[in-house]
Amino acid sequence: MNRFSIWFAILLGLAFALTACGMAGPSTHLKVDMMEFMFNPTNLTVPAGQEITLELTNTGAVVHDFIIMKYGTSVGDDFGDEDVPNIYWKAELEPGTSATYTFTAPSEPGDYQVICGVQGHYQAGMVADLTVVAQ
Ligand SMILES: [Cu+2]
Repeated sequence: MNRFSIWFAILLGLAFALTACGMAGPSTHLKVDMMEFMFNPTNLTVPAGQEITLELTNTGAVVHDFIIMKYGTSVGDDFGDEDVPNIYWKAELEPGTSATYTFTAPSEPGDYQVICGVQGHYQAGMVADLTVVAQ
């Protein structure tokens, strides 16, 4: 191998490593932990209109929701009855449990608010961002 081939092999390896880590762009497989009072990670990116697999784990001590709000809507001061019609998709998980869900990503590219709808949790900062990117 000459010097160029070695560098090329290193760059190729790096490209594969980045792709494997999912750092390059949207994913159809999300893993999210919920606890008091946060989501981890807080930035999620999915491709528009695709079927998404979501592995949720509630590592907290109380029940938590994973609620995606509809495009262009967001929760005001706290999540309430007036926000229910604006829910795009919702899952609820008991403490100390995990579950895998599937849902269809919104077809409209843009930023979506993810929140926990349990009373007071949104106000406590239990919010995340879902970015939907065009295919
Ligand atoms: Cu919560």
